Amino acid sequence: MTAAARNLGAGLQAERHAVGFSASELKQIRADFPILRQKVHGKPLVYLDNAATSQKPRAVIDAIVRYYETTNANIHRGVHFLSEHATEEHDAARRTVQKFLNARSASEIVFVRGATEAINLVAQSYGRARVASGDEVLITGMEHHSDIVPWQLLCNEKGAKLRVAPIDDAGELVFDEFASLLGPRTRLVAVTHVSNALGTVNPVRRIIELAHERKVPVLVDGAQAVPHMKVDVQELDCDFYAFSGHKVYGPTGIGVLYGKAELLNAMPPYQGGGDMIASVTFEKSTYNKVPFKFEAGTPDIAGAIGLGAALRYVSDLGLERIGAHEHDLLEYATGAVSGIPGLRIVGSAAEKAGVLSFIFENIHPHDIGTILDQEGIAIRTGHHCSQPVMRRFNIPATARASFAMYNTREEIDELVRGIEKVREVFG
Ligand code: C6P
Repeated sequence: MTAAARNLGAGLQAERHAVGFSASELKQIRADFPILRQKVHGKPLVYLDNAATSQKPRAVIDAIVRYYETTNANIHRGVHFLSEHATEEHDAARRTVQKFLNARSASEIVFVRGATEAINLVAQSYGRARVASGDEVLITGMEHHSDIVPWQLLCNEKGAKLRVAPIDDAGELVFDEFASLLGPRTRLVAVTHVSNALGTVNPVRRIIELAHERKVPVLVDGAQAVPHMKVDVQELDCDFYAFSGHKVYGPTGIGVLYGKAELLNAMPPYQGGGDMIASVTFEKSTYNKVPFKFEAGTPDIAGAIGLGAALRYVSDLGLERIGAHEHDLLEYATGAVSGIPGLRIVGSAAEKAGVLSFIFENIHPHDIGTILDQEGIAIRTGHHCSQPVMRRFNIPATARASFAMYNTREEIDELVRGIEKVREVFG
């Protein structure tokens, strides 16, 4: 083969590596993330812990710095220039989220600290008003603790029952069982869109359709979905949708609860304080309109603006292309690790997002994570705040590599080399 043909071959290979993005686009995307240039333990950083939190592009970092350098003031409170300007930027961020989720109105977007707070808000406000003794809340066996414990607290307080639809050996929801658990006492279904521990993509459209046939509202925990796929809350027809900014390339400390206007309007406030009221006397308070009714106190203004920048960044690249790129990475990684003796993948659903959980019979996941760290490779090990999932598979923990738009096949090759090192160390 001539050198030119070899080059052409390498070029084609590079293009094929970047389904969703061309090699040059991927290079440009990586250049947008300053942290990726770092070395860790003298090795180039290979960041594969994106399900825990993703890295931040320059556009997000700049938006936050710009806000503090030029605009910082409290919102809704001042008549002065900066306060009005900060309020406008915060409102604009809410409209960006509205557009991102295709919500009918910006008033359906409540800013919260993250998915965890969004779910707690629904449990404490909607749940406490609507769930009574003997009622049921239905979740699935693959929920994150954030979509279990708030419902347990509610059920314990109300004398209600938490029902759990099982998952099978592949990590998929057993849909028939889910359907049979959806009974006359079910007051709410809460289900993850994508499992953080297994990568399973749940059939949320089907779940919502069935629940609505029985007049049961549905909350979707979208923490692991919004970074990887286009979410349209009107098309899904979900009643609530929760996500965290920091997993979708935005800052920590900011997240979103989407709620249908008629539900949010009817719900009592979650927390009391400034900004959520219309009037206050010692005898009685009246409340602000939604979404402000649920946003007591000074919000994370810079966080909302940073989140707006993050959502514009992913929308400009296109979630379909991001999803296609990550799907390619997942398939490549699944194929690459499948050949490693003793390695078992946990979670083999037909529909998966970019999460690869795995174990070895005789090597603890923490040891895998520690050795990979020495190679500059960041993965997460443990139960991933999904202890019931670990129990379902009869394991204490997994090692989890999770992919983002900026990861490459070469990084997965590094992961495989790292895992081979782990095997060498443990004989
Ligand atoms: N999962 C992980 O490494 P917060 O902490 O509020 O931003 O997100 C909570 C949450 C809710 N639902 C799902 C499906 C999640 O994956 C998470 C966060 C991280 O898997 C941290 S435990």
